Amino acid sequence: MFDKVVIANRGEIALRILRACKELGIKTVAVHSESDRDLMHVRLADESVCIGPAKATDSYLNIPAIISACEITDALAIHPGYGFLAENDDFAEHVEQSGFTFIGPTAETIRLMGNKISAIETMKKAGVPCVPGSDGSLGDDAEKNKVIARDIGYPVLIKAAGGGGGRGMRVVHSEAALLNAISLTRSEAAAAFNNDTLYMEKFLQNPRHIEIQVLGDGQGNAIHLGERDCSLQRRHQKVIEEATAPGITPDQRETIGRCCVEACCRMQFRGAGTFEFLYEDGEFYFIEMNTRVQVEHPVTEMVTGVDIVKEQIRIAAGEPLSYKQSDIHIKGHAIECRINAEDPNTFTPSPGKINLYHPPGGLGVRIDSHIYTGYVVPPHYDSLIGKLITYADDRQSAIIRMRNALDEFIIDGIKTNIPLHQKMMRDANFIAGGVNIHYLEKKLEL
Ligand code: MV4
Repeated sequence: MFDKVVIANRGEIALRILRACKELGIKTVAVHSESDRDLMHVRLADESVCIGPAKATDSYLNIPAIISACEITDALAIHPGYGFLAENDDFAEHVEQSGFTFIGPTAETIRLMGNKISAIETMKKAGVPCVPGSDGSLGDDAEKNKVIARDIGYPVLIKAAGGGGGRGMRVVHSEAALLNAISLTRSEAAAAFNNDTLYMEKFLQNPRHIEIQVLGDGQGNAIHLGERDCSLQRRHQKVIEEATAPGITPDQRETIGRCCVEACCRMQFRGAGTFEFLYEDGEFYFIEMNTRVQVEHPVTEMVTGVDIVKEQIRIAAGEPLSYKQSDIHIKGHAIECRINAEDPNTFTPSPGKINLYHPPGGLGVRIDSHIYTGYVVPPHYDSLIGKLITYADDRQSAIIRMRNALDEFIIDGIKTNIPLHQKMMRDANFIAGGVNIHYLEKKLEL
C-alpha cells in the first residue's frame, strides 16, 4: 500500500478521500489554493502545500504545481477526486511519467472514454446497448448526413465527440433544420473543445438518467455495484440521486450490470467508473462513461456496503478487487440531497460565512461535508457544500428519514437549497418514483 497520498481536490470530496486514506493507514498531503487554507481536510491532513491563487486554473488545475507537491513531500500517488483534473488524460500521463501513481484509469482509457465516439464504439463492440445513431463521426457530405438522420428518424440530436455532460448538443426536429444545426454545432464544438468532430443520435424525449457503478482491477476483472437514478437535475447539475432506481428489477440490474462488466473486462478497465444510460420504455441506452469517482457515489456505498474510495486506492496500489460479483448484495434504499450554497429560488450562488452549523443525525443519516461553524464558503468554486444521504430498508422510509433530517438541518449565514429539497421530499410525483430528466426543471417553472 502507498505510504503517502496527495489529495488533488478540495471541499467535501477532499475530506472523503482523506477519511479513506486514514482508514487504510496512508499519510495524506492536502494541496490547496490560497483561499482554501481553512478547509477541514487541510487541517486534518498530515501535511499541506499551497499550490497557488484561488483561481482554479492557477491552483487545482496547475499540473506542474501538483506534481511538485508530490515530489517535495515524497508522496507516491495522487487522488484527483472529481472535476478539476480527474478526467484529464494529459494529467494522468504526466503523473505517471513523473514516477507517481494516478489513482484512476490509465491515460489511454481516460482518452478513449473522453472521446464520446470512441467510447460508444467500444461499448457497442462489447454488447452494451447504445442509442441508435450515426455509428461514428459525421462527414461534410450533406446528402449522406440527411440519409443518416432519415434512417435514425427525427427528432435527432447532434453531439460533439469532445463534449459530454450536456455541453455541445443540439436537437433537430426536421430535415429542413438539419444542415444548419450541424454547421452551428460544429463551430461551437471547435471553439469549446478544440475538436469539431460530431455524431448523431436518436433524440430520446423523456428518458430517465440511470447509471451503473463499476470497479475494475486493470487486469481484466470487474464487478458492478448496481445502479443509481440521477434524473432529478437542473441545467445538467444533479440535485437528488438515489439507489436503487425505482422500478428497476433485479433481473434488469443483472442484465445491464453484466453488460458493463463485460465492457470493463474487455478494455481492462482500472479503477472506479460509471456507465451513464438513458432509460426509456424499459430499455437502457448507453450515452457516456465517467472514469472518476462521482459526487453521488455514497448512495451506492450505502446499499452495497462497499467503500468506493478505498477500493480506488487499493486498486491503484495493485491489489486485487476486495469483492467478487457474488459478494455484492444490494440491500435497502439510499437518497442523496446535494446541499448547495445558493438561493433556493433563483439558484444564484450564496458564498459567505456560516454563522451556525448544526447537522442532523441518527440511524441511517450520513453527511459528507467539510463545512463547520465559522467556515467561509469562497466564491471561486462550485456551490456544493455537502451531501445529505439517508438510508433505510425501503424507499418510503428513506424519504421520511430525509424529510426529518432536512427539517433538523441548520446552516445559518448563507442561503442553501435545503428548502428546495424539503419541497421535493413532499412532492407526490417524486414520492411515487421514476420521474424523468425534465421533471425538476418543469416543476420549477410552475
Ligand atoms: C441525450 C438526450 C436525449 N437523447 N441523448 C445530456 C448530458 C449528456 N450526458 C447527454 N445528455 C443527453 N443526451 C439522446 N440521444 C438527453 C440528454 C439530456 C440529459 C441526460 C441526462 C441527464 C440530464 C439531461 C438533461 C437534458 C438532456
